[in-house]
Amino acid sequence: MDGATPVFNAGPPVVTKVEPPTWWAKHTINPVRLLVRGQNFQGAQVLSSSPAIRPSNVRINEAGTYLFVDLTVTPNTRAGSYPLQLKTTKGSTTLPFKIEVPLNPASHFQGINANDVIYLIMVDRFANGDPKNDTPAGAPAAATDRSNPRSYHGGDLRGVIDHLPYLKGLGITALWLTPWYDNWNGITQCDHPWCPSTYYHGYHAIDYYGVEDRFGDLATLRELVEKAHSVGIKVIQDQVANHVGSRHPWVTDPPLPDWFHGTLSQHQRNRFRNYTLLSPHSNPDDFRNTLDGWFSDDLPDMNQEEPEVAKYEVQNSLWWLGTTGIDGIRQDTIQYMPRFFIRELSAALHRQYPKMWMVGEVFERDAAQTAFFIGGHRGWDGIDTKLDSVFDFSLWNISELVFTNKSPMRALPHQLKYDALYPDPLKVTTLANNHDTMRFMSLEGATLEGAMMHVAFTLSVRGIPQLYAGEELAMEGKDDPDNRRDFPGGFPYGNSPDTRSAFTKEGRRPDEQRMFEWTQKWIRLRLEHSAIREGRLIDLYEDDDAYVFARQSNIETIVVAFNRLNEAQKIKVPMRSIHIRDGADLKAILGSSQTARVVDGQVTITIPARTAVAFKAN
Ligand SMILES: [Ca+2]
Ligand SMILES: [Ca+2]
Ligand SMILES: [Ca+2]
Repeated sequence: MDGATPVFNAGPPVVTKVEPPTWWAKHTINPVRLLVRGQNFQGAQVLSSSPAIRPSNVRINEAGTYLFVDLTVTPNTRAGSYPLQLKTTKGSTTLPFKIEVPLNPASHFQGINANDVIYLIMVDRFANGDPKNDTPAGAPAAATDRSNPRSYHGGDLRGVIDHLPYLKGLGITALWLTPWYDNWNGITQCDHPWCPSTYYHGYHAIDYYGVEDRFGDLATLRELVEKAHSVGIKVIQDQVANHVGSRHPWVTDPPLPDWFHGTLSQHQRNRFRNYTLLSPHSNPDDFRNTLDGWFSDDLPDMNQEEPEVAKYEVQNSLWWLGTTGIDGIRQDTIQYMPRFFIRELSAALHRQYPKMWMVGEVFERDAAQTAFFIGGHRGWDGIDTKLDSVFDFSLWNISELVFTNKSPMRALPHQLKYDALYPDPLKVTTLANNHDTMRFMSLEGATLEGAMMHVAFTLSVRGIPQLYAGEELAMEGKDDPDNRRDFPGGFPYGNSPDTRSAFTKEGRRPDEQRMFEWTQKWIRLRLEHSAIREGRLIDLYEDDDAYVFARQSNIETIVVAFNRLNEAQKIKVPMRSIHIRDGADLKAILGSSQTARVVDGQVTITIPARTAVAFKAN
């Protein structure tokens, strides 16, 4: 028991929550450590009636509202229910616990790599497949309101399942869904411009083990993963270990005094001096503030230095994998967690699921900072985070500047030189956009052709490409939440049902159809050519308005050429230097129909105005 103050024990123990509620035999984490919430736990013992499950190492918080207990699971334990008894001098109660059958690792936990194309879906804004969950019992009506960009709009897991054929048709191979943890169902009123607002985005968990009731339930989530897998689409969970929502029960009654960095009334606000996380010279106060400060007053910061917190979060991450069979994790705001914890989490994931993949959000336009957090090398602090991937926000930023004519085209190869900082640039996740960035078509200087070149670049450059739902329609959207508009056609219910569906060709406007087909073609090109997925990237030509590079593997060479001028450009491209012999042909396979012959070690190609062309060397 923590602390020395005796607390009056009011009555028999009551259990309200067991985390995790289930586990597996022969798991790499054994014993598993349960966190039990309830009342009157002072002096409690945990007893097992089965020799298969052995409790030990009980720890109870001072208020008697939380109990930690290790459960050692005998390796040959069969799946089934193994209820425990929680006993005090005032009485006893059941502590439910189950051992589950592990999912088949041959068809789950497959990880993500450069062979994949990731598609980000903001669950609430993609498709409403089940109007019955739009307003859960007790939720205020105003919290579901499609006319308020900060209310719930009704999108859900069923909506994603219903549109798997659309996603398959587009060609993507992996879905990243915004967090499906249960969030508060209410609506916040305030005098600020961002009110009234809800947690439709899912980043304010109130239950790390619960599925958002507006999105569906665990059975629907499992169905989504199985159905996605059955059509060759992997699933990535958005996990948020850095913080929880301020409505989480822990905030008023923490399991331990140091569970969070500070309390609701006394905490630091993160000043976002992110550079202090990279610099070996940073001021310790600034460094701690960036790690320990609350992302907002509404987002209590988890204290991973407390071993019970670290253990809880590692188990929670593994529980979702084991329970749903997903293939990867996107870890939110990862740089605000200590690097030793990123390493601990990454190591635990790979120990249990060798192919498992986690990409970290290090939202920085500086490659030195993103590269510092990717695994495969040690930082100055001696830590290799083992993190599989980071998003390449610096290349995303340059691509947007280039294709809106704000930076010269040569800025692309000049940015790509910083790949020298990454142990393996093929492992970086290259984003076209996400739910935190303005959509391309709302950037100053944006044109449809610019958006088309931007997505073609994202899909042909090195790395693991990630698209954002709606970009394939050239959707518009300024800053959050305008960049989270509903997918047209996903919302057939309510007062103002969608009158057209962009999920179908008939429902798409001409520009949407043009962008859709273009995106589909570049995805297909990527999936058909291993050189684009995993070949070397070699710069061939650059000037203010054009950039040409090769993707070359041992079996093929693809040349990708961009021209942003309003007229066609004729460009001489060196071929001998990449071992393409005289007499070979460079045949356009996307964006043009020309064939050009290699003569004297070079080839002259014509890139039409404001577009990208892919060639294959034969
Ligand atoms: Ca719904
Ligand atoms: Ca909820
Ligand atoms: Ca933190």
